[in-house]
Amino acid sequence: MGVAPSVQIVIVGLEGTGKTTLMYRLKFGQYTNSIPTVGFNREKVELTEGRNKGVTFTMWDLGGKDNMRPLWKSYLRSAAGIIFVVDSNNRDDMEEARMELLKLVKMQNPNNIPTLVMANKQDLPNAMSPDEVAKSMGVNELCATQLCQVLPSCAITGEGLTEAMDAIFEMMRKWKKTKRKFR
Ligand code: G3D
Ligand code: MG
Repeated sequence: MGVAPSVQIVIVGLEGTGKTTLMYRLKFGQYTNSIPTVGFNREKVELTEGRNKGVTFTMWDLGGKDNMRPLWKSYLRSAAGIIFVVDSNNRDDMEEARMELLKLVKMQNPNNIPTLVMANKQDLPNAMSPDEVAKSMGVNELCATQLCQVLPSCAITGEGLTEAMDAIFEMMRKWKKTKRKFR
């Protein structure tokens, strides 16, 4: 009897949006100063709060530099969920983020796995609200054909992360019901 394969979740998004901060906040329950990601980070994370407390999964924090983005696709094949992190304070990059999200979810997602868009950096005074992020990212159109939603977070304090993980697990459960095989 082998060890059951752990559920895999990929974290993607443009550079500097808070992907690495979010993953280590979830893993260690505290802020960890991160350096820009070269390549990727992989961690086993056990949830310590929320409805899915005790669940362990593997998180892939994939570099957001544009030369890394073509690699996102290959990780999606064995993943069960996508966390797409957005810097809600960076209006200038919203259009680029929108295009990357669309490309990823529509064209590079062979198993149609669910997507959670994290409207991160909500602590900053000029941050766009989750509704504004959803609008400028075209999430409503995406959600017409995929399991997806937008939730607010602050990866530094960890605010919103428990709700976010519960939401992605819920979507993954729904997705699993529509598939015979859960990877
Ligand atoms: P990335 O992995 O997506 O590239 P990082 O992004 O996790 O390296 O974070 C990039 C910067 O954003 C870091 O700041 C980090 O502290 C900051 N950050 C991440 N999440 C939040 C958040 O929710 N709120 C605020 N205010 N900042 C956040 P530095 O200064 O180290 O570059
Ligand atoms: Mg990083």
